[in-house]
Amino acid sequence: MDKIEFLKLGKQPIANRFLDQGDISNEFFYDLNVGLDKDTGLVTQMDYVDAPLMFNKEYAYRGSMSKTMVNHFASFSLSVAEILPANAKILEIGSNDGVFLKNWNSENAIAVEPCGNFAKETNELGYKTYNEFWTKELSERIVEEHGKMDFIFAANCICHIPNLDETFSAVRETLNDDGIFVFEDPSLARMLVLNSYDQIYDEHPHIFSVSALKNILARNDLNIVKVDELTVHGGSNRIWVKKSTNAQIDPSVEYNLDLEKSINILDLSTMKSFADRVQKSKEDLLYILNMFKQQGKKVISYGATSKSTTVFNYCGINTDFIDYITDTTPEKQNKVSPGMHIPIISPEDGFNNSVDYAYLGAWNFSEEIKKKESSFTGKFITHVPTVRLL
Ligand code: DWN
Repeated sequence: MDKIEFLKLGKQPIANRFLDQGDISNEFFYDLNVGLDKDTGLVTQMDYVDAPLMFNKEYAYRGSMSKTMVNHFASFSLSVAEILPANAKILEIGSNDGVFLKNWNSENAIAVEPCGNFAKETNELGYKTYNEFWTKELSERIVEEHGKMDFIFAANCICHIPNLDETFSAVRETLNDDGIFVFEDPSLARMLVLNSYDQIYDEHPHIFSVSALKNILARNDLNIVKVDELTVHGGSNRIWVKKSTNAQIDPSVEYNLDLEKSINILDLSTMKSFADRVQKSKEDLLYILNMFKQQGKKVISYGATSKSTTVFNYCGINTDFIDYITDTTPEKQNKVSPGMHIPIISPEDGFNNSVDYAYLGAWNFSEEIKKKESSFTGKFITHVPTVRLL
């Protein structure tokens, strides 16, 4: 790839590696620099972190920790089941803790999941789960063992894979001629509008525009036939793909390509002005956190997210500013956050009305959280789309 760098997010740790105090001294850091691929317009990191450093048997992120996501995959599964043949063969790439898979019959649905802890869980639930990374070699083995698939799904997974050409060509070879491939990932257009630069961390080597994806899919003989704009994860696109060149194309494809053209999504100048806004967001966030510190306020963070790893390490936000983070995920509790080493505790132990301000690490679930925490007398802080109190 011929990339031009436009954004530097500083030294960053592994975003989902929550540490015991004893592991702090040998923590891995890398330079998080982001660029634009001249050939395809793909927004992508300048260098990629080795996948096994991020995705392994200690992976901490559980998709099922949010009701929003559980409901999201349940309703999507219902609507897909209506358009698939009975007993359609389903493959999920990147099945995490089974939050999508559990909506399907284990006789027809198989999965690929490189994180050993989660592959074990879904295998135990009866879903054949290959505990491997998605590669051409694995896809050939799957076709040999199960035949070709009617539906291949990947949520918040394809943008995690550096080599998109191998990924897409392997999907193509695994899909039936009239099969459907659907994947959903954060949308570059939404990231630009929301200034949500925290969508970028080690696990997200790319942030997708429909325009760049069209270019990369086309050179792998795949066509985008529909785009659904989703609100989840701070604004995602669900991309529907088919092999057939005469498949019917939904107007949503042209609509999204036009929309992206109108904001010059493939241009370096667009990315450079985004980089300026990212710098401003950092200054504004540090300004209010410094102010609360001087006022002696109690400030915590809500949700130990990958996104907040980027924000805290880019801005240098540590325990001088944030007392602790609360998170519902058992695997994250009683550990410290990556890089800045802020303690993480359960909401039962740490979220109460002694807190003056709670930074929303999980701003993408702000509606769910505000509803759940309606008796909170303090205020939430967000940096999306600008630094402000909610
Ligand atoms: O692609 C990815 C996305 C989908 O998920 C990953 N590579 C990793 C992960 O990113 P994230 O950590 O930024 O995701 P979330 O879904 O924003 O994380 C929410 C976190 O907040 C979870 O650790 C659970 C926690 N949480 C909480 O403590 N209370 C969430 C809710 C809704 C709550 O009420």
